[in-house]
Amino acid sequence: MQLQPTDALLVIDVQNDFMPGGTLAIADGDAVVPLINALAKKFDHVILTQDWHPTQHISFAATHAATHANAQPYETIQAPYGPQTLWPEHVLQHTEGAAFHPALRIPHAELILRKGFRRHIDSYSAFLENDHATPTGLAGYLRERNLTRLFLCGLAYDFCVRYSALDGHALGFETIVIEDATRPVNLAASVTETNEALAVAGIPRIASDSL
Ligand code: VGL
Ligand code: ZN
Repeated sequence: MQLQPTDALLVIDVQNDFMPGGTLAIADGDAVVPLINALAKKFDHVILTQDWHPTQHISFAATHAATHANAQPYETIQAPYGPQTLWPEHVLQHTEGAAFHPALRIPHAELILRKGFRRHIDSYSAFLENDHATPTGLAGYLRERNLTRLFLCGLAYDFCVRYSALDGHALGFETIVIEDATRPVNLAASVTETNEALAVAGIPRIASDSL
């Protein structure tokens, strides 16, 4: 596949808390780092996202301990904006857990987009928060920069990569997922559902060696 000057690599949430040993560890999460470093060299434009939560964030199971007797990580509650999966506390703003993996090396990255920084709303997608209405500003940024085709990689395949890809596609960007440069959290049917949702939207999943 031939890359173009209007392509951007969108690197989702390659942060310590999502790595083995982190508070929301993703199996083999660190395996994507060397692949992403190599991929990034092929792109003129790279954008990083950084999940960035305040204390008492709505997505933390512990936040709901007082009001939901058995709010446990990986269960789903009804938030005012719809269902919200609960997670262990992760990527607290300005902690080591929120920092990028130390081996991630993309000096030419042009934008670091933080998301999930509001206490009362989560944001899996790099484009829209979990109410599917509040924009992060990324679509406007990409349009102003005339970046029209997006290649997604990073963590987690079945959450932040999934929703970023679906929203990017719905907002009119040509969107492609580099599957081997992602890893899933893998809750219940989350991976199969992601595969199906991407297929329905017509979002291709490619291998990094095809670039
Ligand atoms: C993510 C769960 C909670 C992700 C972020 O980056 O996919 N997953 N916060
Ligand atoms: Zn999060």
